[in-house]
This record gives sequence, structure tokens and C-alpha cells, in this order.
Amino acid sequence: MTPRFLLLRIRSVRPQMFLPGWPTLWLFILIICSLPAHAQGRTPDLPPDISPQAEAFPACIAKLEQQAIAEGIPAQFAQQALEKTAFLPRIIELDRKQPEFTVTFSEYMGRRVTAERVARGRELLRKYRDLLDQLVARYGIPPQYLVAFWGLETNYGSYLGKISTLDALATLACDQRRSEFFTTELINALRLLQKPGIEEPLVGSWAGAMGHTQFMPSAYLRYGIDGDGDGMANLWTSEVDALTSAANFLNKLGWKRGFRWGREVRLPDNFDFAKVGRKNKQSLEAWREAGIRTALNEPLPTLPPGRKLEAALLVPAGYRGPAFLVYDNFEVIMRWNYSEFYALSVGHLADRINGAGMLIQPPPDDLPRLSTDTIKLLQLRLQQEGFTTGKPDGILGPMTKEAIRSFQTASGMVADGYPRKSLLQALGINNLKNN
Ligand SMILES: [Ca+2]
Repeated sequence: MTPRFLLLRIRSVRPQMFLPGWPTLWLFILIICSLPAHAQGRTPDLPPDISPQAEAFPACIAKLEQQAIAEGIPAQFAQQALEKTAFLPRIIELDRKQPEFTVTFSEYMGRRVTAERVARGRELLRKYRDLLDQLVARYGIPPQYLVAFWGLETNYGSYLGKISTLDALATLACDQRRSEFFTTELINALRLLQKPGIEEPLVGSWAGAMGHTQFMPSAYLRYGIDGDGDGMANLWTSEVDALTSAANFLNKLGWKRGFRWGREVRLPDNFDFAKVGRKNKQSLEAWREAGIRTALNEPLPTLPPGRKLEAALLVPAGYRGPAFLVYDNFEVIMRWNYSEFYALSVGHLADRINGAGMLIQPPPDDLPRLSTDTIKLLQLRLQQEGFTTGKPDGILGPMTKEAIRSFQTASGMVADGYPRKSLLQALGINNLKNN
């Protein structure tokens, strides 16, 4: 179901001629006023940069249809499915929208790993215990991780998204920004629709992800599994299919059986923060020798002979916040969603669902939320000082954090890659009144 406000379809309303009495007239006025703008005969106001795209949409759809046919979708099927698609201007707006402020680790995790979500996750772990035990035996993914992904993606199926997937993908395929990616996903959605039992309307998020674990069409096609044996992988209505498919997906992404995602750790005093970052991997033994212990101040576990583990150290809220050693399975989680905060939240939620307590070292909540303009300025200044950040985009990504760390090392600061006030001041950024 597509929310009506998202649709750009201009219809005319032709009220039948009649002579209304007052109550009927009021009812009539009420109905007219409650109709969306386009149903009232007015063209919705589109931002000037989206308007040409809306006009070019029919031609774009015709081109996509030809491409789909060239890639093996039957012509009549492609035509019938695509001719109904609508351009959704709101999706272009959502896709281009940049957050005004960066989100701190404390805020990000605080919103996703809530006491309620942990409690519900524990209930579901019990409810699906038999299935989850079968899945760990078959795919190697421990139960708590599957439940954690489910919790983060759709709050255990409580919001699957209601936007037409074909409309969403067609709109994004006709936008220049990531056209190639979404064209492939649109054609894969058409392939998916040819599977027995899968019918329009496909629904999901505004970016085309579907079902309990929010699979894109390509992932659905490649990794979707009919877990309950009814003849089709239905990721919208079958929790069994969704959990089985998620286990299969993580297995194919390279999950290492028998290993954790990582763990919270405790750093020794005077720790050298130049070792922080996903690129600086060392063996568990090397980290132990560097003085790192578990968050409960116990020695890091020793691995059985013959097993090796490479780990990287992350301090997502700077040196005053929690520290994590992350293992190979952390990279697997990032292949699902390329975000360190996301992967840390999956790992921590999985631990909590499995009975663990809160972080030993909570992230400080007094860190400033930096505006994207401030981050852009920071990136420019770092570039001017000779530290590569990539194109200044206002996003505090891995490259920018790496540049901050290099600058901090060169200036004798704690090199944790965190943009605190002293760092900004050292780069001549003093005006933080917008933060
Ligand atoms: Ca099924």
C-alpha cells in the first residue's frame, strides 16, 4: 500500500450535480478538504530540482522496461508491472536529506538497544528456541544474533514498511544519484515477482528493503529460504522464513562459526590510541600483551591451539567512552549494513538478549552534537593541514576519523579519532554556537 501523500498522480474530481441541503453541503466540503492536494485538482508543489524528474519519469520507465526485457524479463510482464509504477517525490527528498547534526554513539545505541527491545528479544529467543537451535546447527549463526538483527531492522516485525517497492525502486532508478544500483534492484524485484506465490503489491521501506529482516530484492532472490515448507520464501508473513533467510544470508556473507562479534574491553592507563581503528588489526595475543583486558577486568580468553583471531580496537565515543575489540564477524555484520555504530548495536543487543548486562563503561552523554557544516569545515581544515579526508561531505566517516587520528598524533593529542572541542580549536574552529 502506498501512502497517498507520496503519490504523484493528478486526478480530477467531478462532483455530481445536485442541490445539497446544508448537512450534505457540509459533508461535501469536509470530504473535499480531506482529499490530498492532487485529488483536489491542484498540482502538488514540487521542489524545482525534482520537477524535471517527475516529467521525465514516463520516458525513464520506458527505458527501464527495455532494459528489463534485455535482461530476460518477459516483455508483457515487464510492461504490465512497470506501467503502473508511480514517481514518489518524497523518496527523492528522503534520499537527499542530510542530517543536520551528527548522531553520537550514545544517541545511536540508546535509541536502538532499549530495555524494551532487550526484553522482547529474550521472549522471542524462548519462543523460537527450537527453530533457532536448528539454524545454528545448519548455518552457524547463534540464536541471539538472528533475533538482534530482527530487532534492529523492524523491531521484531512491528514495522515492515508500507511503501510500494516497485514505485520506490523505479523512483530511485530514475534518479541520477544511485541509478545503476536501483535499476539492478528493480529488475531483481521483477524477477522476484515471477516466483510462485509472490504477488504485487510488494511493500517495504522507502529504499526498497522488504520483510521482517529488510532484504533488498537481490538478497531476497539469492538468500531467501522457504523455512516453513509452504513452497515459497515469504519474508513478510513468515517469521520462520525470515529468520532462516537471515541465517543463510549471514552464513554466505562469511560468518565464522564458533566466534563472537567482539567484546567490550578495558584499556590500560596511558594506552597508545594510535592503535585504534578497523584497519589496525592485531592478534588477540598482541592485544593481551598491550595490556587490554575484558570489560570486567579479566584476562582476554585464550584460544584453543590452532585457532587464530585478528581483532581491531574501536572507541566509538572517544577515549572516555567504552572500548571494543571487534573480530571477523563484526566485518560480516558490516557487510549487512556498512556502519560501525550499527554493527556495535547488533553485537551489544545480541549479548543483552543472551543475558548480558549493560555496557560496563557507558558512553559519555555530554559530547557535543556537531552540525554537518562544522564537520565539513573540520574536513576542509584537515585537508589544508595535509590530512586526507576524502571529499568534505559533512559525514564523520572512517576516512575522516583516520585523518583526525593522524592530526591528533602529529599534535601530541590523545589519538582516538574523536572530534572534541580541543581538536576543533586546534584547527581554528571556535565558533560552535550552532552546536
Ligand atoms: Ca515459506
